Amino acid sequence: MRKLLLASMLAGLSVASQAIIFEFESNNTAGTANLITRGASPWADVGQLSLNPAGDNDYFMFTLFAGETLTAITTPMQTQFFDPDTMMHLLDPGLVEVAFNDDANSLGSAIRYTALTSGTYYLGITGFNDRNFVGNHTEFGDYVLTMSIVPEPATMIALGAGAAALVARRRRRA
Ligand SMILES: [Ca+2]
Ligand SMILES: [Ca+2]
Ligand SMILES: [Ca+2]
Repeated sequence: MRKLLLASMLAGLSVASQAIIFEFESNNTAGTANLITRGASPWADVGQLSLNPAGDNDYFMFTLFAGETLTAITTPMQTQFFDPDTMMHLLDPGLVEVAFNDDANSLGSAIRYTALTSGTYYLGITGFNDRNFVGNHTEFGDYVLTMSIVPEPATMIALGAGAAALVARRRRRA
């Protein structure tokens, strides 16, 4: 039991946080998206951003490899969980919308998507009810964006097995 716990702790340590997510206005279209430089998966990062002024919307671009699963969550911070009321979508390398969400356990948004092809993906965040993501809304204020990218299950399991082997080696040495 203790070994399992240690293994899962080591697997947790292997998540590489590359950098805090920043935004640079104007990032209001996929064409002007802010680049997020990701590390090898599993990878996770977080940043505090804002819809400012009211009617702002934000785009971020990053690479996904086929089989990787992206999870992206916005948490409203102006009034925690409620304001700004965000909407979020994900565009594939052909700029086709492949995921969309308005509310997930709060007025914030959440997307989980497994990439079918490798390439540049675009994450767009706007205010309710700007379904076309062009800034046609009155939402305002800070939100937190949380992102994680995990490899396909076989790779993730192999990483876990690697961590377990590491624990076993350390125990033998002790
Ligand atoms: Ca912004
Ligand atoms: Ca913006
Ligand atoms: Ca919402």
